[in-house]
Amino acid sequence: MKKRTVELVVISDVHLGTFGCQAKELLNYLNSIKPKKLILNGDIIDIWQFRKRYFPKSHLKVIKKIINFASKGTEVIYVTGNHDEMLRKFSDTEMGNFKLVDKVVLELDDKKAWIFHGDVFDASIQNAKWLAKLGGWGYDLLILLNQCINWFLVKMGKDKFSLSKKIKNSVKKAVKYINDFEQVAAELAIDNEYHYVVCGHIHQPQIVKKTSKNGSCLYLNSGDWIENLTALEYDNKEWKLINYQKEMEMEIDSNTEENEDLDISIENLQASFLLKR
Ligand SMILES: [Mn+2]
Repeated sequence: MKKRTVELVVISDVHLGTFGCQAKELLNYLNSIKPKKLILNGDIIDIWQFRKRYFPKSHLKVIKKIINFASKGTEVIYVTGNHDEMLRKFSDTEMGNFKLVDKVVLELDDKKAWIFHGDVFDASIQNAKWLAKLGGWGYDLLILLNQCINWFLVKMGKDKFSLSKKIKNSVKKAVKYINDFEQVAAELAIDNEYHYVVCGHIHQPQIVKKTSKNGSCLYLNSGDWIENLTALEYDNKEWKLINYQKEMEMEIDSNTEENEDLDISIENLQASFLLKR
């Protein structure tokens, strides 16, 4: 199969090292393209989950493929996310065609693209992040708080406030969260005069024009490789959202694809990273 040449490819939220990661499909996609520039926009390797020691060969192959891209001339930019935030210690490291950053601005045909993972918005969107940090303990606290509030409400002759109702509303909330995320990102991009803002994080693939009172921009999200199996491609002054399930599955015959040398192991990779760092 002939590889498609693409100026720029953006993928995010691959979560290598988790059961949900669709590594084989991603590998099929990566084997079908020849990008000049590849941006890995966060949560590529799920370091949070790493201690569970789940890292099948297909996941390693994805890493190997990315290293191959870099060694064959593709400029690879790894933008850190929250599941790989440990890498932020090493941000702004450069080695050959590989670069590690927290955010990147690209000039695309005289238009500026602002690219970052997007978890930075969590604090402003979900004020209750402290609750998440408290974990299970926080939930108990919430219940206790709920009971206290209800005791007062009843004393004052008002209706109880129901937490379970709140949870039922969580689907609605998730939709609202996505809208808020997109709007916050877009408005910030408009205020900073970027034409494009490219995020990941919320696993919601998107290309949409956003407007605010100060102007407009194109908001893009590369989705994820757990459920949506999507990527963003920029070529010929145009952005495209690639949906693997819709566009690729039929034309793929993974057996005919190159079987690049697969003598890779975690130890090997770790060793080469240590050497290069
Ligand atoms: Mn994330």
